[in-house]
Amino acid sequence: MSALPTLYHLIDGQPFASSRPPFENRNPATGALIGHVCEADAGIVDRAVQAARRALRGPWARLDEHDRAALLRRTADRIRARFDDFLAAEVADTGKPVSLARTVDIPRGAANFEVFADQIANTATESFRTATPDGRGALNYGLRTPRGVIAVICPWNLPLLLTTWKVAPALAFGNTVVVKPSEDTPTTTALLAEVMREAGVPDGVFNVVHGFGPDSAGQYLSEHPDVDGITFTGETRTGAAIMRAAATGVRPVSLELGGKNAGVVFADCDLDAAVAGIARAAFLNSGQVCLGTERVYVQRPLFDTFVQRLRAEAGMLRPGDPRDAATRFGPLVSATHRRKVLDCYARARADGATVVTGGGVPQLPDALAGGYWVQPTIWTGLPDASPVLREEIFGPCCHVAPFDDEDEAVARANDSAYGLATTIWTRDLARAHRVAAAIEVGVAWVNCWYLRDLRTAFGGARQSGIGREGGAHGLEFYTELRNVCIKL
Ligand code: NAD
Ligand code: 6OD
Repeated sequence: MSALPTLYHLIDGQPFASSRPPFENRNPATGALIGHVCEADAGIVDRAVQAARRALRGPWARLDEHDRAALLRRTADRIRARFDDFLAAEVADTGKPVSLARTVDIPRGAANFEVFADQIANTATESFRTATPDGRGALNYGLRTPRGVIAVICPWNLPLLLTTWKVAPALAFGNTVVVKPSEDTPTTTALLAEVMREAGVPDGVFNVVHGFGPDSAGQYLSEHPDVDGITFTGETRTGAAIMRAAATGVRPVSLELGGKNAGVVFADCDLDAAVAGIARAAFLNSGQVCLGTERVYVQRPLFDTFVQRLRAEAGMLRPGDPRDAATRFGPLVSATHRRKVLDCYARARADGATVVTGGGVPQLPDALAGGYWVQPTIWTGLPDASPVLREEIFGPCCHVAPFDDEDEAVARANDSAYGLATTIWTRDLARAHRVAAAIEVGVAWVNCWYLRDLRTAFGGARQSGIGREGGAHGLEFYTELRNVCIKL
């Protein structure tokens, strides 16, 4: 094996290898090998789950919410202290532009711990004074206890952001965790284990197992009978497999899944803002954002202008070294994902799309020629029934279609198996409220996109997920609510 780094599982504060050979970690911008990662077998996963279970009864159990809040704040501080390490690791694993990771991924990694530190300091439970026949009454009150050992299974598109989005509430509410990062982007989770130790989180509270999904760490973890709940972000099909695993033992799941999100642009919108907003929603992180817009509906009087303006925005996105501060457009995460996206590009052409821009692989400088690049792509003219408009692509692409009136726009936006997010552009406030209420999604943005307040409910409708996380909403999944009734 080379001198490149190898990532180990982290269990009870100790690094572990396993019986399986390590797998490769490659930089998506260049295709270069940047390290190896140990793959967990069932024995390693069992060891991690048992460590998390023991930790539930150790010093961790004796910390009150103020102690836990202090640990979460120290973890946020440690992420900021090692900002450049996290930044370099996230850019190398994902290929995303450093400008994006610097302003979104890494700051959110720290902020997620702070918002849930605030949350536990402000979480109350209900109480009722209950009448009884003897006139003395009874007091009922709610008591929240940690759910137990939580499995956290994560995707590759926003690795640190999405892992901490689940680890922070799990720990805030007193659980212990076993985290399975994506096989494509394992490094910032390994760094997170280091900063948790530095912050003083007791051994066994935060454990990491690396590997793949089926017949690997993901499956073993979701099937493990001593896991009390599974929180998962990823594809809808994987979410269904995890639900099946969770059915054994009747364990709860919190699922943030795929989307095929619609953007709706009315003729009365602020055109500059709408073009910039839809361009961001379609192309940010090379379209690898679950909330991204792959279906754009534009009111007919604005249609031709809008398409030309969006095309100009796409034309400004050029491949560049993700470590360069000026780069705004990165590669896809893996060769496998690029094949899937290029298949969709071919399918769009076969289904009769007009390719407004892109549709293939860009010209690349030699240094990037081995990377997993595709062109930002815009289509028009596809029938609503085309698979390109029904299945999530998760690439830098969107289809733009004209509509005539509000009812039509709402009906076409809702014509999807998914229901994650929408972005609506209009100056008419009454219409904004009507349309936001009518499109069946978990998150509706008006005149903006991906503007987050971490106290708000986050999750998807339909096949985009089960449950809501964020602020107090995660309480339902991360805790058990017991009612205590005391006769007075
Ligand atoms: P994925 O479902 O392929 O993988 C996600 C994780 O699940 C990985 O760690 C993987 O190893 C693991 N996994 C795969 N099969 C498994 C199995 N059978 N059992 C247990 N674990 C298994 O998703 P991805 O390709 O990493 O991420 C992209 C997808 O994630 C897109 O569909 C995107 O929409 C979705 N996503 C959703 C949200 C949201 O908030 N709704 C956020 C980000 C990404
Ligand atoms: O911002 C978040 O909290 C969140 N869960 C974002 C998900 C993005 C999907 O790719």
